[in-house]
Amino acid sequence: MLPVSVKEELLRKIESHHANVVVIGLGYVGLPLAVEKGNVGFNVIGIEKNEERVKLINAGMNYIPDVNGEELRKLTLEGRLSATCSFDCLKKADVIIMCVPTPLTENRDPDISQIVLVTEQIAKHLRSGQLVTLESTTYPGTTQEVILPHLLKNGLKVGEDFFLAYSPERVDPGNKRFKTKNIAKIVGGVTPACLEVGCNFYGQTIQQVVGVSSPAASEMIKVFENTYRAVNIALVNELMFICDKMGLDVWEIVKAAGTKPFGIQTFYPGPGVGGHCIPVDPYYLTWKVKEYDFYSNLIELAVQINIKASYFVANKISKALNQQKKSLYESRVLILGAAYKRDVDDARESPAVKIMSILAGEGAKVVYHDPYIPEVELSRKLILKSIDLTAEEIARADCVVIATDHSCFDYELIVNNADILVDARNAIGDTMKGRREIIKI
Ligand code: SAJ
Repeated sequence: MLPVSVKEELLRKIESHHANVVVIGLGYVGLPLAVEKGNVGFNVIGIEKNEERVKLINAGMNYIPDVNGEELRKLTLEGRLSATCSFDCLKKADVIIMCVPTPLTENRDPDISQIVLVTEQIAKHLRSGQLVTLESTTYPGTTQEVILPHLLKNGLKVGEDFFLAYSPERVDPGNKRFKTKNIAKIVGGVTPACLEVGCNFYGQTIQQVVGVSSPAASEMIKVFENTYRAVNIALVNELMFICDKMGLDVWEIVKAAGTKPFGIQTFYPGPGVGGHCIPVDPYYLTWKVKEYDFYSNLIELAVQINIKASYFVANKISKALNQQKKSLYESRVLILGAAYKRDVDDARESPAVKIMSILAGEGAKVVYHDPYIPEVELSRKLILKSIDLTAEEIARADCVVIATDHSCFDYELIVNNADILVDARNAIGDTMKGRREIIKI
């Protein structure tokens, strides 16, 4: 009887769901993935640097809105999901998944320091029979050029002793329809065996797995997806600037253009793009291509236009006050919504916060209300706390701005009590037209 190969042995553990899975990073990507894997029987340990989060998980408590709290509690009670700050559990892991943040540095360059730090820990514990995958969004080449060399230092052979793949996360925070298990999963392996093992593992819980030719292809697919969104949002934001000049309603234009049943996808203008992906990922691509003596004019321009949208809205606010013979300086401006998009509790790169900073920089007295975001830091010296949304506070403001159109806002109360109302999200639309001069961007 031929000895079972390392790959066959690992596939057997994966297919029987007896493999030990370690997820590094229990954020909006890692925790849903950990719960999905635990739900089908894998034993999952999460490595998380935030000690508070570790305590919450081990107490069976959820902190990610997209995760089913009851499922998480059940898994921790059954001992199939636990969390730790230590990397020691890596030696027993059969599958290791990296889901760590990939932000930008101060001067907008890719920051993959967390990927490197975690890779070094994996390299310390690497043994024969392990699958390592990276899910964090990064520039094409990261897996092959950064991760692989660290892991090869052990003398183990990739594709024979251990397996390495890149499989981008595609979580859409707050999306009720598409969850981890029903979003197609792209997988790119360093070798054919890596691809086979990677596809097999993800296929245990995800309905559709799409194998591609390399990790770089898989990395490029992800940055392309988000750059596609950034460029198309920039297009409608520039359309917003044009319609403003021509006295046309950009919302009417994009909505009616969307009635064409083919050849167009509807994007909406707004105060800019926020979150940890759309304003960030295009920089990963434009930074990497410089290595090939290429400069991406379209993508760089799109990023600039999306930034300009925040200044466009701030200017609208200033003009609205001006029309009432009020200066922006010392005017009280109430910003509704600080999160980067509707119904999420995340303010990273939020355009609403950017607008607050611009207005505060011009001397306005800025206050905000957001039930999801208790406080925002505009600068080291200026930290704002969310105020209650009352008729008095709305009436007290010289200008009220809908910067993030949360579903929970009482728009009737807002329209009936705001003196000047600037709607940066078309939240009011035509529902309460005529009640009051609503300045749509
Ligand atoms: N935005 C617009 N106009 C639009 C769409 C979005 O101004 O037509 C703004 C939003 O208000 C927000 C920003 O752009 O400030 C980003 O919105 P988003 O929903 O595209 O971004 P994320 O980061 O919440 O989620 C995206 C995913 N979204 C969708 O596909 C709908 C997806 O691109 C990725 O799976 C995810 O980023 C990620 O993690 O990469």
